[in-house]
Amino acid sequence: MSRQVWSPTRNLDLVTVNTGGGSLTLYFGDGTGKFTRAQEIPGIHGPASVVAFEANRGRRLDLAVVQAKESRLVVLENLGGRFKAGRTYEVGRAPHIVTKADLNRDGIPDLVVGSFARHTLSVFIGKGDGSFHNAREFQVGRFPHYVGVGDWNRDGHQDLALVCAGEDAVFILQGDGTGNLRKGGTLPTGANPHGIAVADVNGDALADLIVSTRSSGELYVFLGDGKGGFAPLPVIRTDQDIIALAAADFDRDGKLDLALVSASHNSVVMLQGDGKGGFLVRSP
Ligand SMILES: [Ca+2]
Ligand SMILES: [Ca+2]
Ligand SMILES: [Ca+2]
Ligand SMILES: [Ca+2]
Repeated sequence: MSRQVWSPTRNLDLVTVNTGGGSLTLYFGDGTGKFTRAQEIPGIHGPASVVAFEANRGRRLDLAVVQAKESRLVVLENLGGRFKAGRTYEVGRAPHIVTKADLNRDGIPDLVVGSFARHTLSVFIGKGDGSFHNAREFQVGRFPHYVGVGDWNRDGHQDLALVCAGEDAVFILQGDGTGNLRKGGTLPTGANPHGIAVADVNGDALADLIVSTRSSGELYVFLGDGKGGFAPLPVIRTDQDIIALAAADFDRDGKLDLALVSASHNSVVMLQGDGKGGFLVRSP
């Protein structure tokens, strides 16, 4: 799922993948939190993940989709509300997640795609016209999954935090501002880590990481030190099978909260933040 604006109304919109149905659905926001109009984009076989990116310096918002079986990245060109499948790029077998970042600091979005079968990360540097240079491949940990993006060591180059489900860990990858990545630290988690959110949970203006695990239903909060290091806080146990999570101040008390997408109850579970990195399940 990707949250972005691509209708002329400037209201926040959503796009989701329908993996079994072979399509994407765009939901257009009405600015009040409701999505009153939807548009189906058919003909995308087995979409696994989608991201919206400004191919042309803000003049249009295109989509990039990874197809798991085809091991492909497909760019869907925005022709003013209508999307046309454009260029395709080969990625490592069984791609799961596509994420955008700007890894060479030119203001043009780049894409990173992890391969579940090859345990690699492909980096596509954007050209600025909706197309990408050939991928650079990096060998990473087993089963690379969700990717968090931020400048962990504050050197001006974007870095990544890569959830490796098969390693029970998050790998810190440091960017050098040219599209290359160098292995930084490893942050151990519980079994089968899945979702990741990047946010400042303790209000020190340094980016922190929140990682959820599926098998053990835990949340791991890592406080960033602004030098590329992260310190773990005590593990938060939930009884949820957490697929993904998002961080925002949902109750507007100035402290960051979490929304967990739970497969155990097919629901979204809200956790209230204490402003120090602690989170409590909110009573209904
Ligand atoms: Ca770039
Ligand atoms: Ca950096
Ligand atoms: Ca922080
Ligand atoms: Ca809050």
